[in-house]
Amino acid sequence: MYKTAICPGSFDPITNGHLDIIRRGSEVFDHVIVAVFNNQSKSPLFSIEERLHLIREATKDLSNVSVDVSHGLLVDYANEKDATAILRGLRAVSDFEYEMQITSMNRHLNEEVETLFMMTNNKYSFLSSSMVKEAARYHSDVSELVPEPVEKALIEKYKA
Ligand code: COD
Repeated sequence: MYKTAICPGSFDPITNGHLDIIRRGSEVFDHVIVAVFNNQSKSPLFSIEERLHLIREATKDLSNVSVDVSHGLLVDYANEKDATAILRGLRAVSDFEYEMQITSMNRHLNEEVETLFMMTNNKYSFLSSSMVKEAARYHSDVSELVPEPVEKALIEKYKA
């Protein structure tokens, strides 16, 4: 059976930690859809269009990965795409509570959609979009933390 996973997130911006989960997911599933959602509790630095462009650049070598945006509920989107699973990454115990809340709410909204977690690669366990933005704001080198187009976009954002 053909299996699609949705990899949802804010991706503001995509980091090498996200990319590692997407890449590994693409080896497990037939098709991975990276779906950008607006997280109501975050104020984004990059517009949806900028985030989509940066994710497309970062995943262009992965032939079974596509990139999309949704403005609705994640479980509705997963249904619409006939997805087998929602794929999320876990970094540390601190992620667990938040992920458990989202997963429980999603199951409450639609119990047919399964969520699967992949543990972060150790080298990215400390990495988050917020930390990357913080470092880039003070003109630190983030080249080992994000794909090259993201590094350039961050330099451009914080040039002034
Ligand atoms: N290593 C491994 N995984 C990582 C790393 C890393 N270094 N960094 C981040 N990740 C993982 C995160 O744990 C997460 O699983 C994923 O990558 C995406 O992370 P973010 O931070 O970009 O995305 P979030 O957590 O802001 O995404 C939240 C959603 C957009 C999924 C959520 O707000 C949502 O579902 N919105 C749609 C409305 C909805 O359905 N809400 C839920 C019911 S109310």
